[in-house]
Amino acid sequence: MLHILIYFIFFRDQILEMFDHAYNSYMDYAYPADELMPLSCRGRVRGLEPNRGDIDDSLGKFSLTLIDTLDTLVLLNKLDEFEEAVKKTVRDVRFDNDIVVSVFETNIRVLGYMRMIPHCTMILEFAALSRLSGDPIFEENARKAMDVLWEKRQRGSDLVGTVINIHNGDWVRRDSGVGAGIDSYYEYLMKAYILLGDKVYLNRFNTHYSAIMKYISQPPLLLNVHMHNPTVNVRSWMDSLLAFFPGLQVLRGDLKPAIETHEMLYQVTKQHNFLPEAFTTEFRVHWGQHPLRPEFAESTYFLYKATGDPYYLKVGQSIVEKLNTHARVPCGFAAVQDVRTGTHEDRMDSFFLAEMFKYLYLLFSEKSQLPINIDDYIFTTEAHLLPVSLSTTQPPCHTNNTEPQAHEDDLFSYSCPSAQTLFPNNPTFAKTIRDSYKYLTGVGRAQQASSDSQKGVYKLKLVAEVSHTPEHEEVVPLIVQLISPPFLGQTVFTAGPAKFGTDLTKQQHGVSSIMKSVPYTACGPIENAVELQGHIALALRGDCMFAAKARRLQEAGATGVIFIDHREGSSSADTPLFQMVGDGEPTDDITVPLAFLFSKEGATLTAALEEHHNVDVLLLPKEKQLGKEKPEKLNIKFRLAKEGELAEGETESTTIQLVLEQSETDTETNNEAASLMRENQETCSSLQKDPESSP
Ligand code: DMJ
Repeated sequence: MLHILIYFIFFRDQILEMFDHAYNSYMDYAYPADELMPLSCRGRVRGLEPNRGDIDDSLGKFSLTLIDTLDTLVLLNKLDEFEEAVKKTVRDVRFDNDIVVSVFETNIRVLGYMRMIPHCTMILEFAALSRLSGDPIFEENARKAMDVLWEKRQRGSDLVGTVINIHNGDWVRRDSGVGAGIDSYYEYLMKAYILLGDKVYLNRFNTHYSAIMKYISQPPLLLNVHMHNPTVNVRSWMDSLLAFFPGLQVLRGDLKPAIETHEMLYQVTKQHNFLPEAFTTEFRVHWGQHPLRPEFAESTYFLYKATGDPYYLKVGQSIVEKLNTHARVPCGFAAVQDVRTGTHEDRMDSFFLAEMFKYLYLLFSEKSQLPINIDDYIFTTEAHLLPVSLSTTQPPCHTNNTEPQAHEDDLFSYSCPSAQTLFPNNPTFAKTIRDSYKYLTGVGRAQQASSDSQKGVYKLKLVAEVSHTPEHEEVVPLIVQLISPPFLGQTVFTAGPAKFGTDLTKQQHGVSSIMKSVPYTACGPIENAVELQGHIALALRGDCMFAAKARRLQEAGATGVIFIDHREGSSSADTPLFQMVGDGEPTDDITVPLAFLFSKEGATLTAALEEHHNVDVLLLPKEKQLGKEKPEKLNIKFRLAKEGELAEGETESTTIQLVLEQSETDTETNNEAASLMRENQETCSSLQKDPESSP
């Protein structure tokens, strides 16, 4: 008992020290700006830094990080700092800024705007506002938004999509999951019942939850499916936001799948230090960014409280250590730009202070050590604490009798959380479930094999397997190579691929000249379809989906599309490439080649077009770049095999990976383009000799 207390004190102190480092860095270098830029040691002021697109919509020039951190100060018992922060908020923060902000982000992080359009993902905050202020308007409007989403569920599957058009109510993305886009909808249905005591929300949650467990949950994975055709997975990767879901399952009393998914996530963090923003079903990186998200810590906290299994303290310990080792910088903690390289990004989002430190501190605290009775509160999606006493502040909302009842065979109906199914501190229960997922990602297998050998059970052999192809899904970089004079193949931009359209790794595409689409976003009818015929269209990212733009431009006669990022200052030199995905609908009809350029490369390309009027380009995989010798990669995989065990499809895999490079001239150069480049070079040199001759 004594040693666990000392262990708790040690980690609490460490977490407090880390919090001080992050919070003081914000206050010293950034306040009153919205966020800290921990690499530049200054504040991020919207408009003064390069535009990062949607993520900047959280920044309302209202000292976002200060406000988002207020109740963390209370929970961490920093009451003097809290008082000081409240004074600063009252004295300095203004909401009358002429600036467009994200409704969702402002609601969950600030809740300052009274005239926002109600959003599904807002019921907790708006209901709290109504019950505290006595004015029902906020709760009523937020409830209407929840009702619309419920009405819009797919009646066959009981699933909802991830993006809805708020003007006409049509689903924009019909893929259905529990992560990005929809996470807080499910969370708020459950928590609205807990906070407001209204069973309508519980019925709805239970109906969706049954559907999620039927179609999306494929333990330990949670995979997006099509809402109309839910037996079909729409992608082979998961996003990191779904890491909150095991925590919600704990509240639901459904511990087994929570333990399974959490264990899977833990193994991904063992492999990559943090959860990458997206990772494949084989636990490889799909998108390597990690903006210090708290969801994994959140689920770890809930699982520890539900099971009492000290295993989850170890998980928390690893989160603390990894943050200190891989994210701590002199001016705070920096997001990781790519978990594969460990490079940092100049951002520390406010949720890091609002959520991460709360969940970590709570994990290592006994209830009696906290300044408040934590059981009297419910966490919002941003980990802000709302008192459950609000449910009695006002009678529950009217019950809608036409609501379907939860499935009768559902053990958990009308339980929230279920006392029968929340497991009383029984660590062995969790361990039994985890054990079957222990070496899911391969991490830890080698140690297992060698400990077996030490017992003299197996003889070990080192086996090498050689292949030419990568063993996992990767973002295959493309290039946009400028072929016509004066570029002559010398100007090359790295571009991102798409999951749909021509597969340029398998099918070559000839040289085409480029032309800007009108409108540039290609989100409305194409006005210059006649001119676009036979050209590769340039289209600005944003306003509608990549697939919608591609379809429209293909119909208009474009032979390909180069999308250009709308976020100012982005570049392939410092932003990891990603793969454009479809809109959840079949994309087989899109057959033209597609490539994505970050804005710096896009600006150079459009400037070239303005200057030279005719710019011919070639789209091809980077490894096939014209005029480059290509090192061929051989993947040689060594593994330890038990004697006599050489069966194909062996699952005990990689312990060591070597890459041998074999220099070999690329024999697959594009002849059409190569001869065009030669021709152009000849024309160009004759032009230089005789400047008067016409081309
Ligand atoms: C937070 O702002 C909230 O948790 C939100 O619901 C989604 N995730 C971010 C942090 O990852």
